[in-house]
Amino acid sequence: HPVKTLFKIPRNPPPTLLHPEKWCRGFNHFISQCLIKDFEKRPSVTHLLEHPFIKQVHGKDMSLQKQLAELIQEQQQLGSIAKTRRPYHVDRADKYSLDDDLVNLEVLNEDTIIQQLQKRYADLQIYTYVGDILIALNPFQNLSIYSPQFSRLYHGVKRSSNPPHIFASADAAYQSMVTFSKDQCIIISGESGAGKTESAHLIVQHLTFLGKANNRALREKILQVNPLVEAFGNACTAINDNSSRFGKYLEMMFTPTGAVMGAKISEYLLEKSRVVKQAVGEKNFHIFYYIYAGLYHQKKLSEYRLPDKKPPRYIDNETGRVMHDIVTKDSYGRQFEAIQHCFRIIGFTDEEVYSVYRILTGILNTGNIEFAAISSQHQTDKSEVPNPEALDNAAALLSIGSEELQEALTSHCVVTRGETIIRTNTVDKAADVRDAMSKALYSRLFSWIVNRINTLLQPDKNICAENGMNVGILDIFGFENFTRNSFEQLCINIANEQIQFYFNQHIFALEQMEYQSEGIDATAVEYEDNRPLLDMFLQKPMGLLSLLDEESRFPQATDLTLVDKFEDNLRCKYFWRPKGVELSFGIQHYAGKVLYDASAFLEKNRDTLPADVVVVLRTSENKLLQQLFSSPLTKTGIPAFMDKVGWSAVDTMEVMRHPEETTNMKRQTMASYFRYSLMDLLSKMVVGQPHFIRCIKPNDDREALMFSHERVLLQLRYTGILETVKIRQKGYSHRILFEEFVKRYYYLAFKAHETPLGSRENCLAILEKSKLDNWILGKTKVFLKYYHIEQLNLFLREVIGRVVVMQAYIKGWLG
Ligand code: AD9
Ligand code: MG
Repeated sequence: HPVKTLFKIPRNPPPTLLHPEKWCRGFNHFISQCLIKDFEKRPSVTHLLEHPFIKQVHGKDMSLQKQLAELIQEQQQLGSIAKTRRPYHVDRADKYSLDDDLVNLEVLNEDTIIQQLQKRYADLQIYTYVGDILIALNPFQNLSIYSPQFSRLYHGVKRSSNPPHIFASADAAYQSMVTFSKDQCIIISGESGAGKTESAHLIVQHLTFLGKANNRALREKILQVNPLVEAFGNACTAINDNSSRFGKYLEMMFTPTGAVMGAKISEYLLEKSRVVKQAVGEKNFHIFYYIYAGLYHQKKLSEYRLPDKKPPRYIDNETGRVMHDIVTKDSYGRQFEAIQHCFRIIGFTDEEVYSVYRILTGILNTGNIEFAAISSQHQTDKSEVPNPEALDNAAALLSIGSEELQEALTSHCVVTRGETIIRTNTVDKAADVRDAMSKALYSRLFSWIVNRINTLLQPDKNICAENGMNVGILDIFGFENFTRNSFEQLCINIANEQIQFYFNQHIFALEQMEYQSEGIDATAVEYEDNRPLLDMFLQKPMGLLSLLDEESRFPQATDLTLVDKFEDNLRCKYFWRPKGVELSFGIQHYAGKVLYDASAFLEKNRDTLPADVVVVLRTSENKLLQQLFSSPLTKTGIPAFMDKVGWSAVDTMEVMRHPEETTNMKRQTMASYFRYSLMDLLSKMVVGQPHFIRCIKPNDDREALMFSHERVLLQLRYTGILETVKIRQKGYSHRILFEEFVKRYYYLAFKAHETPLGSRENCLAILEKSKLDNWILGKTKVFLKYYHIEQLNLFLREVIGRVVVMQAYIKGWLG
């Protein structure tokens, strides 16, 4: 709270009683809470100035008056928000609404849940709790509930003091991290367009607010990360105008006292095929439009060898549309300026940014290279470039030789029996090589940008990063079901399948296993386990991805033989093959049935980039580009985790048990890379304490205030919300070892200098002292309801606050 900043509390903590890092926080917090309470009772500046704390600490400091006046103005603004926006008002302490949490429903079934959500949505209450899980309905309109005032409103208060909010969830993760010095992980899930990416932004916004470092520049940098990577990794699809085409795990790193000190992104599975081709009604990655429009308005197109009448082929999916938008609207142009700003703030050098632009425009020019067959009697499979100016442009921007480029595109070397033979490429093959080159350029550039951001945002060496903690935020591409679904959709949907599995593991399976082993009698809740389906995809050697890899190794294989292979081997209820459409197969996903079109599956999986192209690109005079293709690949733009390598078994439970156990693996096919990425992601996630946010899309028309009963019901069903409510009602979401429990909470029942044993009896003493009910003691663990943790933490903070003030008095700081 801003009140905190009014006190210039000495930084050096007292040597005894309290853990030093907790000292300052507890002290500030306690005083600010006292003052706020006081101020709420009598909102007068004079009264506040008369407060003993203020008098004693600050004497007659006049600047304090000014700061207080600002504080009061802010309080009044919050008050006026309260009046205009009924659902979110400030003064809600202890006016807890039972509607806020589905767990309070007396009659529990799909109808009552959906009615409650619908009623709340009509009131613009888009957030609802299910115990400690947050349900977020996409409002499809801008709500004024995300300002810094709201960040303050949700800072460090009881959850029931305010209506449910994404800031409250971010706050819970942050508080949990600081209190227990443990990494946290916020997992945002939901189908495409449900609001995951927006939610991730809001969480970063609130965490940046909470982790207020003195380092303002760092805060600014962190806030620019999402806009920058999303310009490169998001695109307009048939479902969402700003659809994430990659998975993102953003770790925000904090010091032990909770100040933000850095950030790190891991990116997963960029849908690079989009660079060269987009489905009808869809677009390429945003950045291509931004740069084209930006250069157009800055009159720099000719410098980058781009035509000003007609956009390059790669971004001209709907002929004429892009040019029209660029000329009439200029929103793309403004976005380009925003991106330039992001690059600058984060700390990219001008030279680096220039190289990035040259590679991007180089890709656009590459897309314009055409091929035509040279037909002579002897050679029918030879191709040439009928528009050499496009070739020259591309070569110039990529700083490579034009002839060498042409050669790499229209021919390839084969080594047989120690001899190198040059073979020519057909027109189709040459076009494939061109596109493979563009895809490789873009995906490596993307990874390089992410790595560079990570370097620029890594914690200062002077701050001890070893004791740091982090909150990871997972925002992947959501479940997709288009009219035509290809290899990319299959990967996206498997990834979502995996996230759902992780959710199930946490909410249902692990919980129930533990009740049993601890001898606790808790009623089991039935839930839809998607493990068999996940096994069907990932198992070795007979899972779908393994079959795909096997088939990709046969030069004679076709997409049809692949689907036949699937049909012969995947004999389970989740797979079927529709009659009459040869290249189709269907999968019953957890989120619904999806029909896939297997055309180009093999080619996409092989993901070959001819060595000839790599050789030419390595000769580039553009240092960045050279680096992207230098050897070994892991040292360049390939994500850092590729260095660490590791993929052993399919079993995700294994990762949870042994996150460090991984074996070496070289990148081969997209399928193996995909499995590896999933494993890597999971191994990151399992380390932290999870917090779940389930985004729900209330309608398919992206309309505000429209609540489609049918669509919401479907999402509630497949995400298992009903079962989640049941288990949160009946179950114990927190299970803490006796020893750990005593270590965390002994202040509540013992003296600060005591070191009580982590025994059952001592746990009992603490629980009784804190006057909670409904907990259970197992054989080795304390079983707590989701709301107990908050209550215990509040007690703890209060007690620590008291101890700290006592210390301050002892030290003589307060007179
Ligand atoms: V995808 O899987 O990446 O295709 P997301 O990420 O789930 O999808 P996204 O966050 O991009 O969806 O949200 C889609 C659109 O919904 C946004 O562009 C906003 O226009 C809208 N949206 C989502 N959440 C909010 C919100 N809290 N306030 C206002 C929102 N608008
Ligand atoms: Mg998204």
